[in-house]
Amino acid sequence: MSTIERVEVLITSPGRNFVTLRVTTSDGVTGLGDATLNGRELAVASYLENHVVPLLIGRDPARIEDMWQYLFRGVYWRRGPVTMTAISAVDTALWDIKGKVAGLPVYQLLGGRSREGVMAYGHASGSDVEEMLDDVARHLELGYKAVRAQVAVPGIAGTYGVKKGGAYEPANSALPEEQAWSTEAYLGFAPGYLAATRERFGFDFHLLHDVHHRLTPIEAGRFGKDVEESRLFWMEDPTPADSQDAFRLIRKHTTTPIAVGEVLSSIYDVQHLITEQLIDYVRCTVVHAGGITHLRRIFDLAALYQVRSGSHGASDLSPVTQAAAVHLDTAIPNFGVQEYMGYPEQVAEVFHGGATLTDGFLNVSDEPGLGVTYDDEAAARFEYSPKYLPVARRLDGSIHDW
Ligand code: CS2
Ligand code: MG
Repeated sequence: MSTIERVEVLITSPGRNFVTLRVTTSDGVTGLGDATLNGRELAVASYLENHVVPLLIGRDPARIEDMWQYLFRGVYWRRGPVTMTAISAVDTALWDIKGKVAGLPVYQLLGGRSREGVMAYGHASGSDVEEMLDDVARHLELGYKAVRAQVAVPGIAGTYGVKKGGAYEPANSALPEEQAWSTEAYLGFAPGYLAATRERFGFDFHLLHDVHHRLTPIEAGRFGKDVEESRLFWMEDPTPADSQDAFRLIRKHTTTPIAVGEVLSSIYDVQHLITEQLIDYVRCTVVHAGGITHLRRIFDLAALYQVRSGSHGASDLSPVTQAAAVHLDTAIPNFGVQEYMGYPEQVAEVFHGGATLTDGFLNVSDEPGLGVTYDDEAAARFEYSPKYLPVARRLDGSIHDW
């Protein structure tokens, strides 16, 4: 029997921080798993190094489900983003190994191809409406069929989702940047620019918008109602999902579709959202929601309730996650859309292969496993330095959800 012989926790920062787990078997097969939790990278690295790696050595890499149960139930302290990210890394690496051993791409192990390509949505943004509209035009020219639109709220410094320079990178400082927030200013402004986007470009593409947990349920109900004529593909994270019940109130007021899940890490976090049909898209990801094994379980539950997938795919999720996500997206029946932000240029020096974008659709190659390799020499050139996500304060100085 082949056993797990070596497990390495690799940290690098090619334009942004990434933690990667590399598992090597006694037969010399290696598998990669992403273990990046933005702004909390070393917590996961330490959890893996001190509490998970010693448990893996000598075990059978083929027993993916058993390993998942062992790491989830065996920890006693259940769930939570640090634990679930660590489990994800192990799970993803074992799927990569299984694919290589079988000589098959991971999507084949998941049941094979259900679609020819995975529709991606890109990020259009601007410091004002004109800039955002130009960015939407650029995305449509590039072939995107789905575009997310975000504009800086006038008078409010540092709105989430808006690029500074070339790329959007919210984890940008050694200590958290403090950004301002005004719900009134946002609600008075955002519906107008979404309408302006439809006015200029029509309805022949999918338009998305991220509320980023900023509204109360009744405010979100009003927002959803105000944007109904813009026919959004979804409004994302209209309110924090700490209370799944809160979404009932939003549903009473609007038919704008709802997407939730990027900060959630287990099936229990989305159980009622799904089974009560309080959302339309579940946005959990491979890296933060327990790997391919657990995300498949979430998507299968969602399929029973006509909820589709819409995995988080920001640039703080490594190319290993993106590849794993596209393998899963390719295979599941209830795929919706896949977020795709792209990466800083240097990322391709460290991670080779992975998902590729053509005419708005992502695909993975037929290489065995996930199809991503890690370049140790390149990785060594990019040293880790801590970077935090911002925090938000209302205009009176009190903390708001970022
Ligand atoms: C965002 C993310 O992609 C999204 O929808 O909400 O950019 C999010 O802010 C980051 O992933 C946080 O690390
Ligand atoms: Mg989001």
